[in-house]
Amino acid sequence: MELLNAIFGRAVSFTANAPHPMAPDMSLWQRMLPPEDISENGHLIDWLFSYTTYLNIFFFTLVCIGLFGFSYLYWYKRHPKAEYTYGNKKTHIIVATVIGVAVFFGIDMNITRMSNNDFMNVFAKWPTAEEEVERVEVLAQQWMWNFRYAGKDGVFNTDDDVLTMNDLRVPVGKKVLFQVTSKDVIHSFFIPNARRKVDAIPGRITRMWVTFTKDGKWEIACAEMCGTFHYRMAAKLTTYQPEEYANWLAEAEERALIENDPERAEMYWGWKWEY
Ligand SMILES: [Cu+2]
Repeated sequence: MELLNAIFGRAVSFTANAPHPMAPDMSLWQRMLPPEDISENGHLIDWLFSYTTYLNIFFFTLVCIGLFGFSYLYWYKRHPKAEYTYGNKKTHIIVATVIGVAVFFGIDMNITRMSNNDFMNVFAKWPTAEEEVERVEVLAQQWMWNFRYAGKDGVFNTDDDVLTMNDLRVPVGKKVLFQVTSKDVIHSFFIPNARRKVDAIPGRITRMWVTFTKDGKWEIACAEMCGTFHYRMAAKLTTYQPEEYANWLAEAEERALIENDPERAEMYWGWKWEY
């Protein structure tokens, strides 16, 4: 401790277990866990994440046992005469190839297969034009999030759109489809509680859909280093039960009719929604 204090020139203390400024009531262990999953399909991502983590821990342990085990078995006092092997005997080559190929197909390609299945069977199942979904346009900019709802006429980029800033509200139990773009640099629209994110790219519209399962207040972050105040690029996410959502939307639509100034050119940053 004295040494550390000397190195850093000030009193050093280990604060791993001290209350976290953002989450004072959470233990260190709780802070290391992913945030609560509030989406229908977040568990698929969590499962892959746990699977790769535990597999890594298993093989890491195996490698450590081998490394330290053989170091112990063959250290110079037990084994004074070194023996050289170049690994070029036929059996060496066969064993190394078989292990390599088995790991590649058994583990790497297996993880690829599972994530590809999730993607094709779930995340890439885009809602069709007929399907009833909630639609939101998202415009990222340095350093905030703009959201747009179609408003009473159901058409985007018109006078009656509902516009919010850093404040996204969605219903639970229904697909919410986002179309996302950026005004300036690349950002990434990230909803940690749903395990989903999509890049916001200037000049291009990307999309993402989520079905939320739990109402409450959550956070949205930018997951792409986008400049000086990247860290401030957060938005509130409120998930409502369908009824409450309908109430909020109806009220917001009424307000939009009064508050929107159709003469303001900046209001029309949206686009015509196309599938
Ligand atoms: Cu950003």
